[in-house]
Amino acid sequence: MRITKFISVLVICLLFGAGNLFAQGNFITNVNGRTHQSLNGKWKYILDQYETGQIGFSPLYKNSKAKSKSDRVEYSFDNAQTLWVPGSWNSQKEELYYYEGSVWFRKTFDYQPKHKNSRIFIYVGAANYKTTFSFNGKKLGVHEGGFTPFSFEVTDLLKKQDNFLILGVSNRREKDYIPAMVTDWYNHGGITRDVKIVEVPQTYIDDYTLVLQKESLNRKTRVVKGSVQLAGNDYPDKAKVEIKELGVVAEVSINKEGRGEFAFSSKKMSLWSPENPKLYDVKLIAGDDELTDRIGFRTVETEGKEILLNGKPVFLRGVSIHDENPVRRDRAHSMDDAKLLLGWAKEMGCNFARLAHYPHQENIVRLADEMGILLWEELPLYWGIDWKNEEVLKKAKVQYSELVRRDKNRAATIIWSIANETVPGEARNHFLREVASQVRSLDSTRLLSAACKKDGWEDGLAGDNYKVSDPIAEVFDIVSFNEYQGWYGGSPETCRNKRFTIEYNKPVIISEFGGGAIEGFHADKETRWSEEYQEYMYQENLAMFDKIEGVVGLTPWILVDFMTPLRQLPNVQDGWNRKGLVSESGAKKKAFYIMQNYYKKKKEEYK
Ligand code: GCB
Repeated sequence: MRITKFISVLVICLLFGAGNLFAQGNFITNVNGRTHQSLNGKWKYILDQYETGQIGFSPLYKNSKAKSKSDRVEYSFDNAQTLWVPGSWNSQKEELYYYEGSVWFRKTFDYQPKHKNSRIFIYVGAANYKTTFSFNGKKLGVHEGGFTPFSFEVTDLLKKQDNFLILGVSNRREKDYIPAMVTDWYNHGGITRDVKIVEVPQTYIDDYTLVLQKESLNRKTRVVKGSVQLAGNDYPDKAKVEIKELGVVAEVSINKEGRGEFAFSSKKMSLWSPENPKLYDVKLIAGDDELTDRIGFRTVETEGKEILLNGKPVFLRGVSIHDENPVRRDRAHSMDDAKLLLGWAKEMGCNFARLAHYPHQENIVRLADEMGILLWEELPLYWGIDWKNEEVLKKAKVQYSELVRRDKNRAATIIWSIANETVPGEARNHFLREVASQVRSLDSTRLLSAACKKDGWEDGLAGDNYKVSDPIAEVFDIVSFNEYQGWYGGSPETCRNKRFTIEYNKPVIISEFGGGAIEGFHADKETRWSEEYQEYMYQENLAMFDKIEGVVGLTPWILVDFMTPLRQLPNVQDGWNRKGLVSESGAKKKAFYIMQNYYKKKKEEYK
């Protein structure tokens, strides 16, 4: 009897409780430019392996406590253990290393708003993969997607003392998720990026874009156009955009929908580039709201087989990076983590990085802006996506709109890459075309690409004359492909026989190449896993790429060894993909210096 009752409550909750409150898309942006306070630190947690935490008479988000000695409450956050936020649970507790499922996190706090009459939001930089968000016992919604931010308004629920924020986070893998069931990276679960309380006025600046106009590039006076979108219900007639250093004050007329467009010009504007990563403090003012951002101005376009940055051909001396700090064995989440990764890239001579295979933390994008490292940003449309499923397509569009919303004012980001190693076919082509046109409609100022492969790679029928003619590349600005000659196919010297035909008159990026080596293992160049083999393979690959017409960028796979359950060869991989040019302890392998020398040469060539 009791079991029947439990099951009927479960069914009712699943039908009516969980699915009604999806909140995607419109999170508060630029949180560091607004009044905010961190909620990082120790959070209490309860494991929920069978994902029943939302059902029954006392769901976990209620934070119930026994009030009398006869009361029955079968959980307690008060007596629970803690995990550090941000951080993946797998990296913090040995017993959670392989855990995939749900964990409920609770943070209690007091909060006195810093301004009168504010609206209060709670912002989560990312939680992997699906998050049920509740505040002071009320469920406010669900966010899906492990790498993009979300926020919920809590103004009416906030108290001066004893607030409790409870997030239920599940990193379960499912066929209709993005990514889907199998990835070559670790499925770090939990609240992996910063959590913050953010205060804004009743009517606030929700979104803004500033774009340097290409037509003004070669004129003395450079022109920037942009727009501002307000949120709230009492819009001022005017807003303002100021750049003190340039003496710019632009007025923005706000329409009934809270939107306004503006333009300004400047004779003194210095263009952003890797050699001169100049950022300006931009202040936006609308009614009671005022925020600042640091923004660089540059243009990017293609012409035939060239990529032009500020009108000049550029060679993208890149490297692929995962958003992981190998020393802490955790997702990267801080500016220090970003400095570690981009520091190595810079030392290698990079002016470009591919942030693979999903949106990385915002800190690394902002740091790239400061350091002058161009970026390729990417969505996890990776192996095994359910292309025929319209719901998955909707999710992809949402994840992209979140990424573009977060990073569209970053000068560093020049390429949106919409997928990695996907097999051509009607359903895939349709899906990716849809995503591509959505991304273009969100942002027409950046270049589009995806990491494709040569024809016939899936059934090994490629022969010696390689062709890259993936039909999806038709809709891109850049043809990019991953190529593992010398590692997954043939020995390194087979690179010498390979010829490539690229079917498009577009710039080409080799978005991956490489192979594994154990740092400190030395042998002859025929011995797999030795640094010498990897070094030799890099030499042969670079010589092969030099012969391909239109190659204007490389992002070898990968900057640092990274955690992955796919790689279990004992004493060699032990749960790590060893293709790093740097080991997980930070030691550089021999191939690192091959890239460094190659990039030195390329830098000279493109001076
Ligand atoms: C690839 C994938 C990347 C893998 C890499 C490898 O083609 O895009 O995610 O980690 O190969 O190491 O095999």
